[in-house]
Amino acid sequence: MERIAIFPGSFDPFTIGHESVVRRALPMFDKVIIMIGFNTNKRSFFPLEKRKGWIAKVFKGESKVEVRTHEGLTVDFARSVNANYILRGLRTSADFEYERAIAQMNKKLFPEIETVFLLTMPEHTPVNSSIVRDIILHGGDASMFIPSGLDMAEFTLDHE
Ligand code: COD
Repeated sequence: MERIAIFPGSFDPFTIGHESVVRRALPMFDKVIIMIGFNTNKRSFFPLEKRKGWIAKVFKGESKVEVRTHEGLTVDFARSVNANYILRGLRTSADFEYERAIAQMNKKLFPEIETVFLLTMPEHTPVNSSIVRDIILHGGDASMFIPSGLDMAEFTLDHE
């Protein structure tokens, strides 16, 4: 059976922390589908198409990675692509509490799914999309938190 994982997130924007989780997961799976979803508690900042384009650029040439968008339950997306794993990253104990609830609820909704957690690399622990957004919003240099190869000039402040 193919080992297909989805990596759901808002990725608003996709950071070096997210990139690291995907790259470290690649040896474990046959395919990793990055699912750009909608977090109802977060207002999106960068347009969906931009986020999708940036992620596609980061993994250009990496045949195991796909980028998709999805409006609705993560488990419904997982089912639709025959995924058996949900990949998530853990930075702090706050992440753990949040992630535990999501993973346990997802397991109830879709018992065949397993959530796999990767602990962040220590240097990525403080990297957080909302702080990166704030730096951009206030004209700071956020390039060290964004995957290399992306053009910071595209990280403009247009809203969706
Ligand atoms: N290092 C390691 N991991 C990191 C880092 C970092 N520096 N930064 C973020 N991560 C991890 C996060 O912990 C998370 O696991 C993942 O990367 C994505 O993070 P975000 O912030 O982009 O995404 P979220 O947590 O806002 O998730 C958004 C979803 C749309 C995936 C979520 O809200 C969802 O599943 N919504 C669909 C509705 C649904 O199914 N609800 C029921 C269960 S949630």
